[in-house]
Amino acid sequence: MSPEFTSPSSSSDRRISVLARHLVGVEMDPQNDSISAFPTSGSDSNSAFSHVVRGPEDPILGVTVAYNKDPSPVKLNLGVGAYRTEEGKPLVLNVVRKAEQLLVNDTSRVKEYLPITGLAEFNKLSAKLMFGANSPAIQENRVTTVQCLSGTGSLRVGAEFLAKHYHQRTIYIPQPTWGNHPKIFTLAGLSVKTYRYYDPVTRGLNFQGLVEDLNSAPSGAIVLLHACAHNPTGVDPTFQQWEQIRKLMRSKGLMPFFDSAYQGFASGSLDADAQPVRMFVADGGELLLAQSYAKNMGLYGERIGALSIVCKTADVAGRVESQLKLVIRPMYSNPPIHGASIVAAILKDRDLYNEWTIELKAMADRIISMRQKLFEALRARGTPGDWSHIVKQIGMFTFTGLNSKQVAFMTKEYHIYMTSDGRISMAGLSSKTVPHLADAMHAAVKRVV
Ligand code: KET
Repeated sequence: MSPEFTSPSSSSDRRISVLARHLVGVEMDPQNDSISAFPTSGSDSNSAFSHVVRGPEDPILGVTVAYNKDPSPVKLNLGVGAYRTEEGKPLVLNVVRKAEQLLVNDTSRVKEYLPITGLAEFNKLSAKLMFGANSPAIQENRVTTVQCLSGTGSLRVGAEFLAKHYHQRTIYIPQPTWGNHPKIFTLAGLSVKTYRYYDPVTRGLNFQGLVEDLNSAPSGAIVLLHACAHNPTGVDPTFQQWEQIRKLMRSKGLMPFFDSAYQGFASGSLDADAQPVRMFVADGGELLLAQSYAKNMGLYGERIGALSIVCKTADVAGRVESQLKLVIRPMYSNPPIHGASIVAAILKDRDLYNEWTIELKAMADRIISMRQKLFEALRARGTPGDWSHIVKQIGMFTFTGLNSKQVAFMTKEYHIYMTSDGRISMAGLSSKTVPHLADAMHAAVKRVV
């Protein structure tokens, strides 16, 4: 027994504090002047959870909650990174519909549990998609890939594995980064530090700051890298800079953990967007990779992604996989079958794969055209400031430079919903809504400092 339960003073303290909690808010019975055992309905004082305080909404997903409550017909949700068509509607890719039809028509398919590591075919194809068909690491069986619950789940499983089995518990994440990163890593048991990434003055990469910070990181520390289309800044290193980052990290033995949520969305090409990761795999070193199919296949709600760990030898990879299973089994046992089957059906069929790349390129191109339209609309209004970063930034988001007061103004006066850091999801914009956004940005810049 722990001392907490044996020591009389601590157990009586506990009883007093429980009693005090019960008494707070308990109502007096006006009839007999004693304490009523049955508080009036609506009082939560007899709940075991009455001390629970309301938590804040998520900074990104909470934007959608607020948007849904707004009755305005002109409201616009540019918060969450989710692709919309020119008509402002969510998009299910044609190729996904086709794959689903194939799955439905195949009556040999069953709903048995998948293995703890997920659908084997999906795992193989996912590794190939990122590392390339001729990757020596795959050929040498040095890669273990496990199906996880989209990008978030892959990051979490990878982080739990590192917290248990890696000698360094510190992870460096870029400043700024996706808001969920610090929470995922902290809850998995890692200690989170940041490295400089974005320079608000140039609205570009603070490469010198990044190099300095990684240089002074303790040897062996984990470093979170956005594989492409950095969220929220839309600023990526050049290939030369990636090469310098790679050399620096390898020389210090820093462990790369790539987060790939936007493969295909940066350039429109899956292979081009995989280049930074492939550079790190090509040098024979180890790394982790979290992949998501939420954005590039539009499979947001299917929660489908993968964690890969590239190891030095096949033997190590096998042992690493055995430990990943021990992380996954008590967390959610094994992953869902539907999303993995859709992805596998598309990746293994040449025609479906080609069709996917065309649809993906069309999404990327529509976002690029929105950048041009917004930039021109601001120029036409003579909005003060240099807005060229709107067309220079990459991927789903524009990091506008608007401050939280200006964002609050745009929400209040124009019903435009976005994250308070000034990030706009360009994928949520259409030709019809660009003028409304430009009006709002113009007014915000002119009227709010
Ligand atoms: N990594 C990054 C960089 C990222 O932007 C997201 C999602 C994820 C991982 C996880 O996605 P998943 O759906 O678990 O595969 N970002 C968008 C949605 C969100 O916040 O959940 C966003 O930034 O709007």
